[in-house]
Amino acid sequence: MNREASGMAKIITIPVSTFLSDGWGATDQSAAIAALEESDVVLVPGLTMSLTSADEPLFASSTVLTDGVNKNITLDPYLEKITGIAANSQYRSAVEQLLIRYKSETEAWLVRLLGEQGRKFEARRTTFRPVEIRSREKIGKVAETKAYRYDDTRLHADAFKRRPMGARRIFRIFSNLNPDGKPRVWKVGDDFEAYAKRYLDRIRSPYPGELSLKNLFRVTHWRRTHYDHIMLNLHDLGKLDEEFQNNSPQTLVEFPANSTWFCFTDSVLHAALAGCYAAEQTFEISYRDMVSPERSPQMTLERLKGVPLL
Ligand SMILES: O=C(O)CCC(=O)C(=O)O
Ligand SMILES: [Fe+2]
Repeated sequence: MNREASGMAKIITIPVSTFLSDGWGATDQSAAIAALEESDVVLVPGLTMSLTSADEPLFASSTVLTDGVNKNITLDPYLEKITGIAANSQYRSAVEQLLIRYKSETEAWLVRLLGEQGRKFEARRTTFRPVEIRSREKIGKVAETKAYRYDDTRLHADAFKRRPMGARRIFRIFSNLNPDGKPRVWKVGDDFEAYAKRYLDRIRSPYPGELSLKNLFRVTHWRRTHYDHIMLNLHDLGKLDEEFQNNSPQTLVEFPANSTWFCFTDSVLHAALAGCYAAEQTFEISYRDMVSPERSPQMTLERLKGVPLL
């Protein structure tokens, strides 16, 4: 299938009974890999994490879990601790247990969904998202002029300022854990190549030494590549572009409560409009380990620019 002709990200739905059955095998796994690598979203309604009675207070509207600065509570494998939780919260251990459980369950789902290919994905941060997106006001501890960067209600492909990806891709699994049956509402947009073409001419090349200096002065945790430079610019230009936000091809998607969805968030244009209580697990995989590396944003941008970017 030709991505350019097919355009917008599609939602491929797999019934949970099929996903969990013995009949789910190599042919289905290859189809799931192809769909994800073509920047579609794979949705499994009814697939959700296991919850225990200790988790119950985490889903009570009276419980304030976050520290008021962060919208998510994060378990970072490098820091080996959770961040974003209110100081002295009595629920610290319960949230930590939930995140650890979600991480191991998503790792198992990924191997079921993709077979051996799933083992090439490396688990990174895990997040719990207890804050209603629609009523989120101030986002993070950032200046008003930079707040748009953290505003995920605007269409974007993921790119992080301090965490350059280089050859690696961002893959995320989300589960809507809403206890009141409310959906998590997203918009998904046009294909990555159309998005890149829209802005590429406006993005200057990095100055000689610029990327190393940023690393030296700790703007980035490690060295940003030319690829990361472009991805970050696409992210910011897109979020600031009202015409793109309002009038580019896009569809509304409602992910039902108790469902799980999978996608490469560095190439699926997405915006989260509403929803409360979700878990998310981030994975990374080198684009070279994809079945079709030419579908990666790395190779797409190299083809469009005509130069190596890493
Ligand atoms: O919280 C969500 O539903 C998605 C937010 C988002 O843009 C992301 O996690 O990349
Ligand atoms: Fe995102």
